[in-house]
Amino acid sequence: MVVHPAVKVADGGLRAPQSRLDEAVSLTQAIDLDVVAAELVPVTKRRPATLIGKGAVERLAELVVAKDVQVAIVDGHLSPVQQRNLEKEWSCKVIDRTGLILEIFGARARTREGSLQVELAALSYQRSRLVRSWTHLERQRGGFGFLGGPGETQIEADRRMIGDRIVKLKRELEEVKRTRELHRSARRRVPYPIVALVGYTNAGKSTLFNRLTRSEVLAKDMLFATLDPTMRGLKLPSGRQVILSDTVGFISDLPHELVAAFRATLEEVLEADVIVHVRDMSHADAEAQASDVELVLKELGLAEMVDRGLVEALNKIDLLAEGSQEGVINQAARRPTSLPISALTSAGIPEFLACIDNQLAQNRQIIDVSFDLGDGAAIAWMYRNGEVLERNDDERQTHLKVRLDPANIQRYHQMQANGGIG
Ligand SMILES: Nc1nc2c(ncn2[C@@H]2O[C@H](COP(=O)(O)OP(=O)(O)OP(=O)(O)O)[C@@H](O)[C@H]2O)c(=O)[nH]1
Ligand SMILES: [Mg+2]
Repeated sequence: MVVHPAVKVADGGLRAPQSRLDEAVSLTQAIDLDVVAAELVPVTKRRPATLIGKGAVERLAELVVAKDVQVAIVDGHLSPVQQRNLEKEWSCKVIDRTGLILEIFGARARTREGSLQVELAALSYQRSRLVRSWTHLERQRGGFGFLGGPGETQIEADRRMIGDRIVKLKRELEEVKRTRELHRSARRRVPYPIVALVGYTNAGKSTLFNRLTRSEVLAKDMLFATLDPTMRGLKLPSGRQVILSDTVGFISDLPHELVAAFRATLEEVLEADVIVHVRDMSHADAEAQASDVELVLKELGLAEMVDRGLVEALNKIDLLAEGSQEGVINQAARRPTSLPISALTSAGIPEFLACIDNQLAQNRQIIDVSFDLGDGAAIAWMYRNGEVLERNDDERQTHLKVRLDPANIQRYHQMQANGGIG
């Protein structure tokens, strides 16, 4: 059973309660739970004991019996007391939005680092409430099971045991991070510019990633299909080589435990040369989703980049009726870095790629270089990777004035240090 407590807010909020409920249902389905009931419950005043009103609690208790509900998802924030009281009233497991998102992330994590981070976030969350885990469900779903398995001892564990585990996890994470840092510095040795795709969950990031890099990352009509970031090489129309990064999707009210935990996973994004905000323009809440994403990016320390304006891929325009399609195209025309696209049909992709090329070109610098006349490989490299503005050949050397982007300047210096280009 999914319950969305529609708490009255002064300005009415950006999203309709119904679309919030729909999102909560999608989240629930994302971990393969069968949703037998979805209920909107208006909340005029938060009740300390149960959050929602007495009448609603009783009505839903009947529904729990009638539909044989095993888990109730309350799409909001429950205090430990509220959670316990509702479990008593309904005689079923109750979890709130943060608990649900942690469950999904737990089931999705594929890499060692991802698993460790989710477990860490889940434990920090648990420590604050010390609730019984729903291990029976873990077993049923055969998921990642961060609340089951070795963690089963935690069911009756006290804060100190959880605390010990947290310390151990942090140590293990350090180890994994060190390894990843090695990989990263290896990648920096070939410093291609990084282009990162970010956006609300289900916006189409992986679909776009696959389209551009001819990969087969899981892209699915499911919230949080992607958890661990993936990177692939991509050649832009100018011939410039970049690394494209697909990342975990954002969501409104992202549990702050997870924002902290995924900061590390998003490190590549934080270092990206260009950040592309992929947006599902066919979604009724497109605007609200966009501000949620920008908020998370700001929390991650990218306020300056957000304020300067990100590249926006206004995706899924194929789903729009002609009238609203025109609206989006007009909206985009006013901002050179907003591009209407369809990752599905490829509409607008060439213009989108040209825009990324442009963004990278804006960071370019002009340098003077000289090569021996016979050094064809180096000269060819400059023509391929930069824009040669001037060329003078004397008896011994070729002198070039070239416009290069920062990554290529770095590359050039490194290749020089390693004994030349070629
Ligand atoms: N019609 C249409 N569907 C699209 C388009 N782009 C993506 N989709 C669909 O939208 C759904 C979500 O796409 P994904 O690529 O998995 O989205 P994501 O942003 O990677 O989502 P998470 O990994 O969950 O954050 C899939 O069913 C895609 O087929 C598009 O341009 N047009
Ligand atoms: Mg994805």
